[in-house]
Amino acid sequence: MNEQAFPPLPRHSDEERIARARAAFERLSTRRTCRAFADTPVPREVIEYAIRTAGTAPSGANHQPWHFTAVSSPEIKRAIRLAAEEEEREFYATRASEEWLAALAPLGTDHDKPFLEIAPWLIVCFAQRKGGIEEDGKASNYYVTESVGIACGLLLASLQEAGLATLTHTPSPMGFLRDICGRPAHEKPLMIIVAGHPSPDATVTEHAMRKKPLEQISSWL
Ligand code: IYR
Repeated sequence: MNEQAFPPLPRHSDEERIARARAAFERLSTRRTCRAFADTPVPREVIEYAIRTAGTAPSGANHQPWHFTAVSSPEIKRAIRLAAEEEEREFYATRASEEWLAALAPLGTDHDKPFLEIAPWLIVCFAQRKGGIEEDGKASNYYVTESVGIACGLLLASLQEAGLATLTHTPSPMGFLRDICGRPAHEKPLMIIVAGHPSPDATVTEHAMRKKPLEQISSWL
């Protein structure tokens, strides 16, 4: 097996490590889902680096079972908006259970998705159900949803670090994204990550501000 030495990590003191972990928390914890974007352009290089970062995520057997389609074309953004709104109209009118609608009520969402046209970038995230590292479309992939979920987390963190607002949008169902983006049948669209600058009148609901404290989300044994 070909191996090389583990890449060196910065040699911080424990105090520096704590300070850096805290600084990262302070930057990343300010992220809130944005639902109203400005049409201000964002350079393609920002999105390129964010996708490169996402592509470093750990994955099952290192198969890297993801594909990101970055959309800035107004025509394609419009096509995505129209198709998503058609599904969302059905979702809100008939598909969602009463319980689900009640859970969404504090978010104030509805079928209207203008941000899909207004935001400068839509990053459509696909999970490759098959293909292996060679993307041959045949080899098995493993822990696909987990792997792509981690990659999407890194993508969101990277966009936050770059000073952009983000939204994870999951039109349901979203098979139409495969057709619009021209992706193969073995790829499953998982989410659209919308990225850009917030519109000056963007707001965050109180519900979205509530984050569970450390004591609730962790146990220490
Ligand atoms: N996909 C719909 C509904 C929706 C569902 C959940 I769960 C959310 O956290 C937010 C929205 C929509 O985008 O409106």
